[in-house]
Amino acid sequence: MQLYTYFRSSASFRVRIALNFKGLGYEPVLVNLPKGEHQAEGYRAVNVQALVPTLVDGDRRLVQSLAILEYLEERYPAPALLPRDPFDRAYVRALCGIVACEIHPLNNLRTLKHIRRTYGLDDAGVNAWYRHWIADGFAMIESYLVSEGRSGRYCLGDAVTLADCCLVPQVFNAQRYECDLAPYPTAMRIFDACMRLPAFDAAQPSRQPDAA
Ligand SMILES: N[C@@H](CCC(=O)N[C@@H](CS)C(=O)NCC(=O)O)C(=O)O
Repeated sequence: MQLYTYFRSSASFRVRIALNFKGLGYEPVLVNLPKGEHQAEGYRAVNVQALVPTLVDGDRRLVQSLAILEYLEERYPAPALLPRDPFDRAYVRALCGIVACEIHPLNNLRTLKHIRRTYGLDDAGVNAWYRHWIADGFAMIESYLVSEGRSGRYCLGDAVTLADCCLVPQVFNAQRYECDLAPYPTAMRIFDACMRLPAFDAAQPSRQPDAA
């Protein structure tokens, strides 16, 4: 397999964790987002959305990290990243949805570039936007984890799931922007537990070949 990835891309990070967890080897193909390599014709021929990640599995090309995660789970089911029970699966997917739908689109590179350019925001303005949506989204995650009472060592009991694959990269991003994560103790406890696992540790930005 090949994974088109950028070390700081949290959507790529989700997939790197799942590949590591399932013991699936892959060749990283590095796409430098700040240099705009994802916009170049060569990469657009790989991914018409001009976003990372893209996973190539033999002659199959897959885009959108959540679709890739679900593909990996169905194609390479062991070890599992989704529980068997449909209710629990919906809970895991709901947590993935909070990260991937409620937080990430508001804070990704092109959104931040757009608000900076269009509304004349400086670094402080962009950071305030970023932190607002982190606080909004992490409050959703924390209250959901607490109100459902289904977390254990990880988001769902003591087994790693796709929810953990989505949560951890978003925490990294939030830390990079120096967001205050103290109000989310359950999420942070799970983050700490995940980061003790080799699959998560090896997937983190600083361990990638393109880490600055
Ligand atoms: N929903 C997409 C999001 C992909 C995405 O936004 N990737 C970011 C990096 S994390 C990217 O390529 N950004 C380039 C840009 O915003 O121009 C997914 O989950 O794969």
